[in-house]
Amino acid sequence: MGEWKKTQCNMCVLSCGLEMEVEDNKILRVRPDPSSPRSHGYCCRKGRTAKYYQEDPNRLDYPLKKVGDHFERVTWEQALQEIGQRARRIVDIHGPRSVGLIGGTLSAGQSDLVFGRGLMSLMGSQYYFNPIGIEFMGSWWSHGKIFGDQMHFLEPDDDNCEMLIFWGSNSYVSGQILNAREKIRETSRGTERMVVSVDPRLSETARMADLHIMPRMGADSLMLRGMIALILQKGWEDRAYIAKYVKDLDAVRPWFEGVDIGECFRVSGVRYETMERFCRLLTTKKWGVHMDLGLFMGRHNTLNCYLLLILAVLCGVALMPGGCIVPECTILRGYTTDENDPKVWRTVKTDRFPVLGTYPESVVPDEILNDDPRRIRMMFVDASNPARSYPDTKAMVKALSSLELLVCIDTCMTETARLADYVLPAKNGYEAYELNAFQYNFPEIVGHMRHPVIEWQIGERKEGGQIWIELAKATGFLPKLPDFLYKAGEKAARTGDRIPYFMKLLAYAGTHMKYFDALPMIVGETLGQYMGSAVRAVVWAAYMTSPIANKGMLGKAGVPPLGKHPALEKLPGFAEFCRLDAAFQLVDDTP
Ligand SMILES: Nc1nc2c(c(=O)[nH]1)N[C@H]1C(S)=C(S)[C@@H](COP(=O)(O)OP(=O)(O)OC[C@H]3O[C@@H](n4cnc5c(=O)[nH]c(N)nc54)[C@H](O)[C@@H]3O)O[C@H]1N2
Ligand SMILES: Nc1nc2c(c(=O)[nH]1)N[C@H]1C(S)=C(S)[C@@H](COP(=O)(O)OP(=O)(O)OC[C@H]3O[C@@H](n4cnc5c(=O)[nH]c(N)nc54)[C@H](O)[C@@H]3O)O[C@H]1N2
Ligand code: SF4
Ligand SMILES: [Mo]
Repeated sequence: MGEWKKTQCNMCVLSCGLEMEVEDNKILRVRPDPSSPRSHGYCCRKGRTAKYYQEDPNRLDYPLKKVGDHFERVTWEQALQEIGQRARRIVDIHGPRSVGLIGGTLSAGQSDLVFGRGLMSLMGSQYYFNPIGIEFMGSWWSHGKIFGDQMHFLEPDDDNCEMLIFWGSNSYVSGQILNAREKIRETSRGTERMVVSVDPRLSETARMADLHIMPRMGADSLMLRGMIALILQKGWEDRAYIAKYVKDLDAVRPWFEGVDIGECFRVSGVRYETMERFCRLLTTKKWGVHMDLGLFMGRHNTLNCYLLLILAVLCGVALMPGGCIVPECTILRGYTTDENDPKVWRTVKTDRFPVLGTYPESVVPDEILNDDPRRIRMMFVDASNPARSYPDTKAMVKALSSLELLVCIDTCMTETARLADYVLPAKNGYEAYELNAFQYNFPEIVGHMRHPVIEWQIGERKEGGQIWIELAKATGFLPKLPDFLYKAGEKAARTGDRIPYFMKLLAYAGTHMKYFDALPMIVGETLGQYMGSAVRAVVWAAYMTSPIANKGMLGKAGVPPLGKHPALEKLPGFAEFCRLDAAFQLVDDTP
């Protein structure tokens, strides 16, 4: 009999609560955690098979170096020193555009990227490529344009909407909304509520749906244009909502005038009568939509999202309870990027800009395989397997193979790792602290940090955040940090009172603005080592800068400030910091 420990599933963004029975460093059994405020006892097959993720025969235990056509085990010291020297040389000679980072989409390895981006910023590089970039770029960009914020995007208020729509999504199989199977089954079973699937294919979700709209593949934007034109022509739009919340509709209206609606539907492969009925439902019922790969990865992916958001606005369901809501997060996932800001880099060959700080990785091969002196010559890959998962994998393999330096941080020997010059073994989220930046609960906000459930050291695996700090030191890009920060960090960890450290950190940050993006790394170094984990310290920092700050939520949730800071608690902004600190403590205390 082992000990049952609580954690979360690492396998998709929903991060369902799990309980693991662990004995002698091994996961014996896994079951869903009924006490999880996120998933309430739900989990899918992937969660239950976490044992095989933990014990995969391809797991990495030691740093490896490519020598000729094979790998040799090397010490951490050697790997770091050699990577550090080579990376430094490349940046010194060719400048910051010569280096990029690829990584991180799923809930595994999330925290690594916070540190990885820290090193990129210390090197002066803006190149952060991410598979999520491909899926979400069009959506994030559209949300930025229409609602003013790229980070917060619409999701269905799935418990309360009358019509739950899956557009280009096979959620019954892929998850992507909490407790997907239960929710889809329950919603389609009742007579009050309905499930709609918009999918060219009779997917598992479409089979469960009350209404299945089957456009021709890639025709969504044309179909949406016809739908919006039809709604405006009939005058079915929600005028009260529009009068109250919407501006500049007149700038948009002409796009939908003089549209041959019948032709839009005919080319899209859908029947006029069906679409008329669908549009009537959309304008008389409260609906929420979950969009996914069918729109995001499809043809006209940005236009798809843009038009669907306009539809949600015209129907009066955008940002409305019972319609499409924006789940709040305790952790900031990024900042809106203004692509017109001249300080924001465009890629050299493909002239692409980032959205939410993320460049589309589909351009990576073009940015490596060229003769321009500003081309990318060195890549760090962490928690991602681009040689397999990116578009045009042949071009990606060719590009990664031709780099001057490729460093791969992973838990496993992947297709990408096999191409690398150095492979560094990471602990996963069951062996180390791990943050979860994806949070889809509504209206509750559930923050979570995974605690290691396997506490023994296996091989020479290291926490991802720690690897990045050591890389930053080895390259010489981590600035010398003042003693007072280390001292304050040590004291904070020892006494549990982190506010004095926070004040010192603010003072340091205020005079070192150029290190702003590297602050997580600085916290990992000066506080993390005393808290036993760089990631744990960064989760604390993430709470201190949480987007829920100053919205009154912590007060409503009854989170009292931690410790005694009478002077601070009188200052409105600082009282909130004390509550945020307390919220972190709650998360830290309750795995
Ligand atoms: N088991 C498992 N689960 C996963 C993952 C995994 O790897 N394995 N990955 C996770 C991740 S990262 C993601 S992003 C999600 C993806 O989750 P989903 O987006 O639900 O994944 P897909 O199965 O690709 O479903 C896309 C649907 O879009 C439809 N489609 C294709 N073309 C079009 C089109 O032109 N228009 C419309 N309207 N629909 C179209 C397809 O028929 C398909 O049913 O899954 C997550 N869950
Ligand atoms: N043909 C095709 N291509 C696709 C898609 C598709 O539907 N079809 N879907 C696309 C989508 S939606 C996505 S999201 C991407 C996903 O593409 P990627 O982001 O490349 O995701 P994975 O292939 O799952 O790679 C995740 C890597 O993280 C490693 N890993 C796991 N746990 C940890 C950890 O704790 N720490 C570290 N450092 N590493 C860890 C795994 O070993 C694995 O190598 O693929 C995209 N590519
Ligand atoms: S739905 Fe996602 S988080 Fe939940 S158990 Fe399945 S894979 Fe894990
Ligand atoms: Mo994805």
